[in-house]
Amino acid sequence: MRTAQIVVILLIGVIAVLYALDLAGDGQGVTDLAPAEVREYQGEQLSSITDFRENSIRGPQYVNASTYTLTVDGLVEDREEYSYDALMERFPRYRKVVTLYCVEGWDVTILWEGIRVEDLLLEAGVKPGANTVIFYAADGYSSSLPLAYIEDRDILLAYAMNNVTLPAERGFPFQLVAEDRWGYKWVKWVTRIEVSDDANYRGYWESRGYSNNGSLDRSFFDRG
Ligand SMILES: Nc1nc2c(c(=O)[nH]1)N[C@H]1C(S)=C(S)[C@@H](COP(=O)(O)O)O[C@H]1N2
Ligand SMILES: [Mo]
Repeated sequence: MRTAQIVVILLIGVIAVLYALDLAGDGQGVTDLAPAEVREYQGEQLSSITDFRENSIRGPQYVNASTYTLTVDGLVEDREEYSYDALMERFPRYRKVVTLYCVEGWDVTILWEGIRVEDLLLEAGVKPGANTVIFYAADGYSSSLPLAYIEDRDILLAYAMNNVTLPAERGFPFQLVAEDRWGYKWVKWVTRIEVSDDANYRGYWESRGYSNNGSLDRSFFDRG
């Protein structure tokens, strides 16, 4: 009778422990914690990913990584379509600290991590005559940049900032890191990259008066 009670208590104990381990995340009982945001990199102070103002044209977009695709088309030899996993597995990853300046007068300095747009273009094969790259987003937003700028400056399509996967508000799964250009060139929730010969293409804000060049050293309005 006594032994039976001990056995039952032990069994309940073992089951409870196994149950707790399973709740903790996986068979090993190891729980993944969200990685901490880094706030300093190679001696440089970084902003926080919460320092941004959310002012997107249609508010945050919630993109599902499992159904997401990125299309690369236009003046290319091979039109490409990638899943989120394919992009993460296939291309080399790079990091750099870059400051985003919004025309509204705020800025954030962030450690960006991403893949190079040029590597995507190399795989698709840019056709002669192309001079412009147009980025389209899940919210209907778009903006363009010169092909030479994309190639010469190793422009990144970022999937992480300060070591943390981009939150939905910040453009998950990808935001363009358009360094030395105003924030409106930093397209979030990128779903399509079109290679074009239309250097005069005007994106969302550009067609509402913002400069097509978007350089930080110029006014963001086209005048005269
Ligand atoms: N898809 C999309 N990308 C966008 C925008 C937008 O409205 N939609 N706004 C742009 C502007 S004006 C700025 S300043 C930056 C700012 O990024 P944040 O909205 O994450 O602060 O995103 C840019 N990228
Ligand atoms: Mo902006």
